[in-house]
Amino acid sequence: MASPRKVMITCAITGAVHTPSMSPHLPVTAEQISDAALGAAAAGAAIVHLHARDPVDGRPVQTPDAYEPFLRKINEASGVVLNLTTGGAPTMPLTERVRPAAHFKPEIASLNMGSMNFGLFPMLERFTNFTHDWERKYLQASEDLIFRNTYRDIEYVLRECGESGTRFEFECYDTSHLYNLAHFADRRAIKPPFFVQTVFGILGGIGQHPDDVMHMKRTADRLFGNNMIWSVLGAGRGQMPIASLAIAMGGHVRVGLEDSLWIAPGKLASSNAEQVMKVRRIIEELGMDVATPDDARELLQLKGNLKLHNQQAA
Ligand code: KMH
Ligand code: ZN
Repeated sequence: MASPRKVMITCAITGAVHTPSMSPHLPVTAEQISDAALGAAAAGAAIVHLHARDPVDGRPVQTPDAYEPFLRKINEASGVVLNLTTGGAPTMPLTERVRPAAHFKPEIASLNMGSMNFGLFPMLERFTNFTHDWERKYLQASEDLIFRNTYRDIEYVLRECGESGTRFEFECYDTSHLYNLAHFADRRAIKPPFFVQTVFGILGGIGQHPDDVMHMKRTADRLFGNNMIWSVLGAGRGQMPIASLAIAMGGHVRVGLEDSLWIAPGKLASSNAEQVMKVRRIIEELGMDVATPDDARELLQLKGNLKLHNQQAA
C-alpha cells in the first residue's frame, strides 16, 4: 500500500498585516513570538514564518536585534524550520526588509514576486478602537502605497540571501507573479524545487474563489511542473476553506495569525497553535500525514538545521 502523502504546514506567527488592537492573541514581544512559534511547532507546523514587532507598541520592525531573542529560543527548543520574512512591512524600504534574513542566513526566507497594491484599509470597517496611534494611520496609508518588489529588488534579495544557501518561499499573489518567478527560473537565477506560496485574498492580489485557486494551480503547474512544491495561504476568512481545497488538490498549507486572526466565523483564534491543530485535523481526516521539519527539509532541499549564522551561542 502506498504511504500517505505528507503535507507541510507553515505557520506565520505574527506578520505585519494585523495590528495589536485587533486581537489580544497576536504575538508582539519576543517571548510571545517564541512561545507561539514553539506552540505551533508542537502542534505540527514544520516551518515557522517569522516577523518581529516592537515590544512596546507592536509596530513591525526589521532589525536583527529584534529577531535575535526569539530566534535563539526557538532554535534551542525545537528543530522547526525557520523562515524569515524579507517582505517586512509594505511601508519599509527593501534594504531594511532584507536585513534579518541576510544577517541570520536561515534555511528559508520569503520572497515577494511582484510590486502590487496591498490594501489593509478595509479592516478599518471592522476594527474601530486602536490602542496605539500608529495602527489606524498604518491601515489608512495602505490606500496610497505600493508594496514594491521590482525585478532589481527581487535580484537584490536573491543575492543578499541566496548566496548563503538560504532557499525561498516565493510568495505569489496573482498569476503575473508566477510568470515573474518563471522569468527568474528561465534565467537560472533560482534553483528548483520552487516553494511556491500562492496567496489568496489580499486586496491588490487575486481573490478567494475556488476558480482563483484552480487558475493559480493550473498556471503554476504549466510553468513549473514537477519543479514546484505548491502551498496556499488564504487571508482572513478564506484561510481554512482554501487550505482544505489545496490539501485535497495535492498542495501544502500555511496558517497562522499573520494571515488570519480567526478560528471560526466571528471567533478569534486563541493562538497560532489552535489554527495548526485545526488544519492538522483536516489533513489527517483526509487520510494524509503531517510533514515533520525533516520531511520539509527533504522536500524543499534545505541546507539543514545548522546553527543560525550570527546567532549568539546559547
Ligand atoms: N502576510 C502575507 C500575505 C512576507 O512576509 O514576505 C505576506 C507575507 C509577506 O508573508
Ligand atoms: Zn510574512
